[in-house]
Amino acid sequence: MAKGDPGGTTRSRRAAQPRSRKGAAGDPALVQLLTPDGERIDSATGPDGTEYRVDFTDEEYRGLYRDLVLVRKLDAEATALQRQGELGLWASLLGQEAAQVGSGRALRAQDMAFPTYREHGVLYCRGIDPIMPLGLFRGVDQGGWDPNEFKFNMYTIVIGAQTLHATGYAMGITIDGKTGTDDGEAAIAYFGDGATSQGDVNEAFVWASVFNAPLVFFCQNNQYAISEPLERQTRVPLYQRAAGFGFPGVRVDGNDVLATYAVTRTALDNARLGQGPSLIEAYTYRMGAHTTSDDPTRYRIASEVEAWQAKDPIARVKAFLEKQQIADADFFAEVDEQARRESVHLRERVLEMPNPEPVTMFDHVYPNGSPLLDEQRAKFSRYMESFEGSAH
Ligand SMILES: Cc1ncc(C[n+]2csc(CCOP(=O)(O)OP(=O)(O)O)c2C)c(N)n1
Ligand SMILES: [Mg+2]
Repeated sequence: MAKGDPGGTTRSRRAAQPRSRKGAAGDPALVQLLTPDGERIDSATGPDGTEYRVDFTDEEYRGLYRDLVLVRKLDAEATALQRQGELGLWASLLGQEAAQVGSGRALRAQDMAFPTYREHGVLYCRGIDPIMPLGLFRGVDQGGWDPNEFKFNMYTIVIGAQTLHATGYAMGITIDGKTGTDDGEAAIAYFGDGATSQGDVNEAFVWASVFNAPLVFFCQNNQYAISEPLERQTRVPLYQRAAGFGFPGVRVDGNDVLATYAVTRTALDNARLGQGPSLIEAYTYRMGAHTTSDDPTRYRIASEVEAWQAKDPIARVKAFLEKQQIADADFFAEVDEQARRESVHLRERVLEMPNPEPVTMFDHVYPNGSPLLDEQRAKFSRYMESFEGSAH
């Protein structure tokens, strides 16, 4: 979809169904703008009375669909590469495409994102070459992108740690005087449902709140922390945690790319205007395994997965595009072909990735090196040299 301000300022070419309701059926707290059947809801109201709506052009709707299909296909290719021994590990985003594309497209160029290890869809929206995380999971580099250039920090494996980094960064935005206007800056921290049990995340909530940091806490509640289900993390809906820390919280249908976009855009705008942090709970489901090292059939039943398949984030956009005649069969075929082409290209480039010299692992530990590191490098080099001429 077009860069700039998609959905924000443009008027819809095609009227959405004139329907407004409070939340989605079955869950009065869930902000939803597109039902699993592809029906548009004109506006939805959050728990604090905020009204959410989007106004996309047909081209922008098609752009969102393209994003969703591409990130799913590239993710599937990465999973296949891991299965064939080309990656050490892969953390799939399957099922979470809408949460990631919706929030990723809501970011403005100046906003800074702090991901976990699963945010390949947000990475894609930030304009980073999708090959980058594959180098990390192949073990040939540390990720490879420049966080400052793309405003997307490095992946973080330590659960919840990035929420503290994001809080510090957001406090810095305020200190630099970059909030308070329409084009101010904001930050967003991604984390999972399991991460909400971490001390780091709760400390980040406290600091962000008392320092009024321009930060959006974006929790993808995919219902599991590896094998631990949500009921082992919390006895209250996660978005309600925010109240205890003194900032607003909202639960959005994380399988609805439109609602996720609307809620994230509003939260970021509030932050950039100087209104402080907020928590978004994107209610979604991890359709695949936690990582390629996990077997989810050991801890969840098939009927649960099937129930979530009916809420698929891509199928509902496709149904909407078809019903509203925004896209035709040629368009869907062209998107599929692009996805196929890009995934083949991804595969070819992964297979060509050179193995780095082991000693290069010392290269980027500190920007200006350190005497201790120099010593370790020298020792390691001598150790590697000791193998020269041997068969092992
Ligand atoms: C501090 C810390 N503790 C434990 C782990 C091991 N670990 C890796 S992923 C994970 C579960 C995280 O679940 P959640 O926050 O829901 O994110 P998801 O993987 O579901 O996206 C755990 C416990 C870790 N990486 N870091
Ligand atoms: Mg989780």
